[in-house]
Amino acid sequence: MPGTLPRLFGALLLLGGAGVGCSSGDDDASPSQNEGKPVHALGRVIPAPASVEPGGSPYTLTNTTAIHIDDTREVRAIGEYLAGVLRPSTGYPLPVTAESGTGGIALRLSASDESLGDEGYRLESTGDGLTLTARKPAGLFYGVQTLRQLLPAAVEKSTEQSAVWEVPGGTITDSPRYSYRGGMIDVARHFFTVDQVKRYIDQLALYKINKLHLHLTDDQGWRLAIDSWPKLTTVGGSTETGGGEGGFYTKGQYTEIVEYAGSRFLEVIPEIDMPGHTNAILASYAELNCKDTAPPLYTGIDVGFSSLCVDKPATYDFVDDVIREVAALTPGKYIHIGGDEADNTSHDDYVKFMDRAQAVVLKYGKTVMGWHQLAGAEPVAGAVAQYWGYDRTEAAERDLVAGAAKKGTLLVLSPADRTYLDHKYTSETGLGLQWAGLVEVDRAYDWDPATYLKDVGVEEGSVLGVEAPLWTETLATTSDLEVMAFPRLPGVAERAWSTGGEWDEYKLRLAGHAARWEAMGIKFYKSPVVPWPKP
Ligand code: TNX
Repeated sequence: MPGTLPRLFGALLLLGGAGVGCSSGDDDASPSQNEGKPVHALGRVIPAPASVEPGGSPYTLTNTTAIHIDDTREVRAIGEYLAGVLRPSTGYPLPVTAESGTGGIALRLSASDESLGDEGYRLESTGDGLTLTARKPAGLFYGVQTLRQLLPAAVEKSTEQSAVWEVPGGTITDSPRYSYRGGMIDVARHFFTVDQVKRYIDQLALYKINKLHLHLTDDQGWRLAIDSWPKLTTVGGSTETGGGEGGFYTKGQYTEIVEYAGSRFLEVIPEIDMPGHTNAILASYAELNCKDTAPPLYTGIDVGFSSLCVDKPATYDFVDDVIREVAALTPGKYIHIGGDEADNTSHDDYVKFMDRAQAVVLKYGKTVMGWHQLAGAEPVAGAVAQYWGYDRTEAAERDLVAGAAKKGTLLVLSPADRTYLDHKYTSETGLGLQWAGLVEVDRAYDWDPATYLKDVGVEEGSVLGVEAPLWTETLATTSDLEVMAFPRLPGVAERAWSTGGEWDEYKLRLAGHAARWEAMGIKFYKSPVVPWPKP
């Protein structure tokens, strides 16, 4: 519902990196050595696999190991990706070959085990070889992510290491709970380059996230070249929060992101936020304003003040052109049309506008996605609403969302007080906002998507999945992004992939990942609620 959420306060814009630390851990220490409760080595994986059966001899990688693949383009690409992870640190040649052989790592596609679904895999580790089996390439890719986590953390380093490259013996059989497992990055409040986005994609892929939601437009900036409305980027993309120079993606760069994401099995979901969050559009084109006068560009962090002019025909020419061009560039099935915090649009206008905008998305063959305020309009059949309420969201608003779910609208859950990676961990955190409260690492983990909206009658069948948004009003650098995403992102990813899981056990597995992030050069917040290995 427009207007029911608190405004962001200008005073909260604390730019700079103070207050969040990053750790210096110890590659060899494991959480089970530091805490009483043992986690079997084969199960020390995030997200927790569906089934872990330890047993038998470990598998050891050597300088004669080959990666045996089924001879298809997709499996070869996954084999090369795996070799690309393993070669620098092991120093082994690890040839990727379609020739048969024993004793190596095998990547096999087999349709026979239907229980694995489209994204599941089986990992069998024995003294004689390591085999990953899946029905689809995505499953092999996720099996590779699991395999990485079962090797010593030093495997993630970019220079040669001496280690025993052992994988514990046993079998993991795994498939996800939800088909939608998202990460969002706001490239509108602060612009992030293609390389920065690729780095985040790689981090999301580590935890089996399969959707990259790109928040491409907001009051502070428009970030994707649109041929029919060029000033969106030349004017609307020329600044960002805090007054920096902003930036935008050419169509070629956007395609580069889409393809890179695809190579890591993430589908890009572009968001064009409307009818609010549109100051960058209005500043670029006077004719899109009801009064034909363009407002100045905006570099603050207030929300809810801008609106497209709902009664102007030009508005719908604009929407049609933009959605047509975005749809043509986007192979994925969704286009997200925002719809949040349209506080400066009347309810009737909001409903009218969302009707027309949704029709345009359908016209170009895409599935509508919107923030949950869409439930206050008329979601079209097949629309997906992204719930971003929090523990103080009013019952009336939750009921509206539940009502839409009962009529068939599927929900992606992004509860702000659990999954908002832009929120402060504690009152001491230098970066971030806190309108939904403080989100410590345990809080980001300790919730269940299946029952989250049960009290208002949302059944688990209405939950398509989970997404962790990373808003960037206060985040300007790669290190800012990482220190907010880590270590919360893995917990949200586990909620999206796995069933069950208790914090007291999870925190031990999480602690074990510190050495991996260090090996990869990922900054993270050394939260006191996690039992990090002692140096
Ligand atoms: C609310 S979540 C917003 C965003 C802000 C975010 C900051 C949502 C749909 N709208 O515009 O960036 O809070 O936490």
